[in-house]
Formats: sequence, structure tokens, C-alpha cells
Amino acid sequence: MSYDLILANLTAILLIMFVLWWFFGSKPKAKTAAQDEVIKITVKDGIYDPANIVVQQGKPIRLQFIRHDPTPCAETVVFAALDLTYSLPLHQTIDITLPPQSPKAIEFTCQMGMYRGSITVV
Ligand SMILES: [Cu+2]
Repeated sequence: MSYDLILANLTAILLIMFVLWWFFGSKPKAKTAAQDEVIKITVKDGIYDPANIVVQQGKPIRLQFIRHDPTPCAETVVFAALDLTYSLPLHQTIDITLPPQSPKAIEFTCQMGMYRGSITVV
């Protein structure tokens, strides 16, 4: 095997390991909202932080997004199940209040669905 081929194989293996880590290895942090708490969500390095949020049913869901990720796709946050979309200008704090919900999981994503977060209403 030539040196180039070995290098290409090594690169491919590293890429596969990275992809596996990206999708399965990174542990989601769950954040439980206290009464009337505004949940601050940072968009950076390809993720929402926190990405997993637990809120109480029947209460407005108060979120505050701040995006430090310049990726254009991350400019929009989509709550597909609620048919709501908001734009997130870079480095600006954006308040988003979702209407009270019954128990369910509400996903939020970027435009292409690469950045993913979930609100669990309990
Ligand atoms: Cu995206």
C-alpha cells in the first residue's frame, strides 16, 4: 500500500469516527425550567446549548436565544410542530415566547434540521 493510500484510509476512518461521535457520542444536557424561568439558549459551534429543555404544561414557554454561530443556516430557528419560525440575528438576544402547551415533545431546528433541540412539556 502506498503512503497516500494509507493516509486516505486513515482520514476516512477518522471522519467516520467523528461522524459517529457527532451523532451518538455527544451527551444531550437536559435543562429543567423553574417556574416562569426564561431559558437562555446559545447557538454556537453547531449546537443549541442547552438542546434539551423540560418545561411545565399549560404555561407560556419563555425562551431567549443568542446566536454566536455565523453559519447562515443557523440564522433561523424553526418550531415545525407549532408552525413557528424566528430569525436569530448574530450576537443579538432574541426573546421567544411559545404559547402554553399540553404534554408533548417539541423539536426546534435550524433551516436544514442539522442543529436540533427539543422541548419536553410535562
Ligand atoms: Cu442548518
